[in-house]
Amino acid sequence: MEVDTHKYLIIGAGVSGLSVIKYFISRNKNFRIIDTRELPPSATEIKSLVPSKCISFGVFKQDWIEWADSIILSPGISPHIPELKSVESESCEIIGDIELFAREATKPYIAITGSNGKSTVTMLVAAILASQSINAKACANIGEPALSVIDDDVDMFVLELSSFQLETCWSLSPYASVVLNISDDHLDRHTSLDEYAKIKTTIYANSVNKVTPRDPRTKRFIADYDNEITFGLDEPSENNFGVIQDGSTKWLVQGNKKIINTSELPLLGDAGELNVLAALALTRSMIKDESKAIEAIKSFHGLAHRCQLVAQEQNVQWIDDSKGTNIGATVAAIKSIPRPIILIIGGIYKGGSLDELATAIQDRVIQVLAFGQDKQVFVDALNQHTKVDQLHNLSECVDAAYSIAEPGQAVLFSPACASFDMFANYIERGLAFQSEVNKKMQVDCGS
Ligand code: UMA
Ligand code: ADP
Repeated sequence: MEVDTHKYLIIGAGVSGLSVIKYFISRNKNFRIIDTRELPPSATEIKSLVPSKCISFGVFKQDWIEWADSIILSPGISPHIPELKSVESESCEIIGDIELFAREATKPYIAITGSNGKSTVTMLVAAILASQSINAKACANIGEPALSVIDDDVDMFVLELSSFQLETCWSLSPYASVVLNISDDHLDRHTSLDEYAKIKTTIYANSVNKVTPRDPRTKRFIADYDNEITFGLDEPSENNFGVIQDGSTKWLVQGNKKIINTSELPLLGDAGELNVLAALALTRSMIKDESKAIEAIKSFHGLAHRCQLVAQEQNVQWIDDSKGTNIGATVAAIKSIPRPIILIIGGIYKGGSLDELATAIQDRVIQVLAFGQDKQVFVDALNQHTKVDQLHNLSECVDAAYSIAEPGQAVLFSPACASFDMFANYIERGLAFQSEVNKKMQVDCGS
């Protein structure tokens, strides 16, 4: 096979960088890789695959930047960092792994973005498609990089895309796409909510089927498209997806056609209904056997660490929502639990409307337990609205919640923050919560 003389510089040796390397090796491309970290996550595997003269870990080599014709940038690195200022767009493009995927994919794909609900909708879409005997592979921000699976023998892909991935991608042409919602997130990287929203809405540019939310808080960022299919919690117009009340029963509907009774949905609250509506809108033209699609929805109990019921004892529910890493997610979690709530919150606050949080807790939260680096932010913002205590760590919060909680109440762990002050990631944080809860349940069983 001939070696392509085009010179690629990969920046970032995490899972997406490794997937680009493997993809380039399979296509005989000429590449080098840089990571500013001395020991990036995929270092060992990369050293076994790539000659050492093409690897630079710990040093950001400026002359390698000048050497490149294309820079393949990790989604974890902003294209606006000073080290990339000298790159001239006429002589060198800065793209991400998703742009490479979009240029090369030979199978159709659905693309999903939003501030919250991406992973849930991605997996639900894959489950609905599976119920129709369509083998769809979920990938990208959800964990498995898109280039790792591009050659897989599947019918289609379901891409969960972050704003970081969309920022360096412009050739996407999804079969269907959605921006689920837009609320404050990642404002430490994007300069404003408008800029963040602008990046998210690029997902629609070349999309065949555009699924758009009717919620005005998000719709204000999205253009009106011909033939768009909309979803929302109100009664929809013809062909669109929404909710109707019929007597005491609430239905998810398309136009005036009833699809599923909301009492049968395992996904809770407004967020659960919206996620199902979005998934139905994205897959509607591929659903040939509706009863099987409905069965798939009824048996989809959500993903770990997203409003996951982890214990129920003496009629107290213990709910792990460790993936609630921003205010919007925590507000949605509070609204989805129809019980008085003891809320455990805290970590690294990423911005977002504390007024919105205060309004939500006022209605239902009887006690806030705050911990982590930015606990004071929550004490200051919330103590006018409910009782707030500060604690040193998650274990103390669970102890306190255990002594306060009464039958009929819920203990919700939805931190509204990033986890990195005390944990490796949201998964480790969620497992720590579950382990503390289990200890309490065992003590109870023993006594
Ligand atoms: N980093 C450096 N120097 C470098 C390169 C990276 O310091 O030279 C640091 C940066 O802080 C960066 C972090 O390492 O943020 C991660 O970069 P990486 O290249 O190691 O990341 P990957 O392992 O390739 O993971 C990325 C996505 N990470 C981010 O967008 C931060 C993963 O999303 C994604 O699952 C994976 O590609 C596969 O597509 C994670 C994520 O947190 C889950 N996403 C954010 C979110 O969901 O909110 C957007
Ligand atoms: P993402 O992949 O966008 O982070 P997840 O499906 O992993 O989304 O859910 C992350 C958090 O957002 C969880 O706390 C979950 O309870 C909450 N959430 C899920 N769907 C929605 C929604 N439609 N609106 C608001 N919050 C949501």
